[in-house]
Amino acid sequence: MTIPPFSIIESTLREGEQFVNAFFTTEQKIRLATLLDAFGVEYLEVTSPLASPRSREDCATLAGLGLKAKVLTHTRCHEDDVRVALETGVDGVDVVIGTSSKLREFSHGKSIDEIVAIARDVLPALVEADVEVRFSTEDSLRSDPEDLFRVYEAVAELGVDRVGVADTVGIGTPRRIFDLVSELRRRVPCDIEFHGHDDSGCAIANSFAALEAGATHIDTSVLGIGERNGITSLGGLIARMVTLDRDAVVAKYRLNLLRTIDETVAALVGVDVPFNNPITGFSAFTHKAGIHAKAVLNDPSTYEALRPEDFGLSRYVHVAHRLTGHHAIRHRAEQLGLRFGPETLKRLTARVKELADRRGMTLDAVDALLHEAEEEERGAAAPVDAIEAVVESAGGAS
Ligand code: HCA
Ligand code: CU
Repeated sequence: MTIPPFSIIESTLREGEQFVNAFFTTEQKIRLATLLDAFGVEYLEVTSPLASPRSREDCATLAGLGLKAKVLTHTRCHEDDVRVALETGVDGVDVVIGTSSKLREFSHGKSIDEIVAIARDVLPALVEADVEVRFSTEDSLRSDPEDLFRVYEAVAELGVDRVGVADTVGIGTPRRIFDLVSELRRRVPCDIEFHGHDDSGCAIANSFAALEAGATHIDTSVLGIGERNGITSLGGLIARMVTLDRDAVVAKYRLNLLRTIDETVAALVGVDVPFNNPITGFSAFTHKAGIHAKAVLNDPSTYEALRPEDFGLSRYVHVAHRLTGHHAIRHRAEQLGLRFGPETLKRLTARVKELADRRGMTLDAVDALLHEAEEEERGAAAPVDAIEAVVESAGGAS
């Protein structure tokens, strides 16, 4: 399948800064921006210069780094805010205003007519400045669609480059996002951005549904960090797209930086990369059951939609457990430079299963068993006690 052209708006330095543990120093922001730029994201979105004096200085610093990625900042739809944003030298300004009844009632208190009027007051100055202008409606999914389209059509007429759909509380489903973005695609000629929170686990799927419906830009953050449990993760979106059109994505981004990027952000915000994270989770390329291991050793694509080598990673076939099979054991023996005939391999596999059944097993214990078997085959007596000792001391489930 060929995928629609898309751009990533990497928002670790904006949405990601809203993650509970996040505090990035200027030096750390520069390091992250440089890494993400080297990875090849098309845009970096950074915290509003209105947030704090340091945020303002950092925004200008990041805008002045001379990166290939365009640097955007994020502001309310307010004349003073966009003026300050422009003073930082950013390449674009992402303006946002809430359109849902909740935000209109409990946040800014404005009606849809007032929102359109504010947009008409604020946006022309931005459109005239030589920057990219995006206008998005916060909490789009809980807004009346007709209200949304009125606002989007009005700002499109003002000449914004992009309108944004924001699933602010993570309630969207792929079908809803597809329908909403499809209708928006019919109504406005400009680019369309999607920003999806992951409260109900659909952020990646919703982002892809938005692309299928004609969106052009997707917001991400590294590991998905952001408000609450965050948004579409950079690695998750990449995994989604690679499974659909590997060659296009491999050509577009430096995928072997993903692990460093995920690990850098994890360390900066004091979390582990989740074990089941797409691509960089520690078990993302491990295979366990004997049937899987056999097929993967014959042809990895049997059970891999992604190729670890595309990301500078390698697969791991787990052998030290009771679900193992003789193909996996032979593979492990070969890694150790040992070769056994089929009968010995079957016997060794049975022995691993038997030992693993007792109390779990470690790779060390399997390796000891294989080495002992090799010595035995060469005529030396097998010191079974030594194997049992390794199994005992290693203990625990592997
Ligand atoms: C916020 C809200 C936001 C904005 C998204 C956007 C959201 O934290 O200001 O600008 O499109 O989720 O609605 O992140
Ligand atoms: Cu958000």
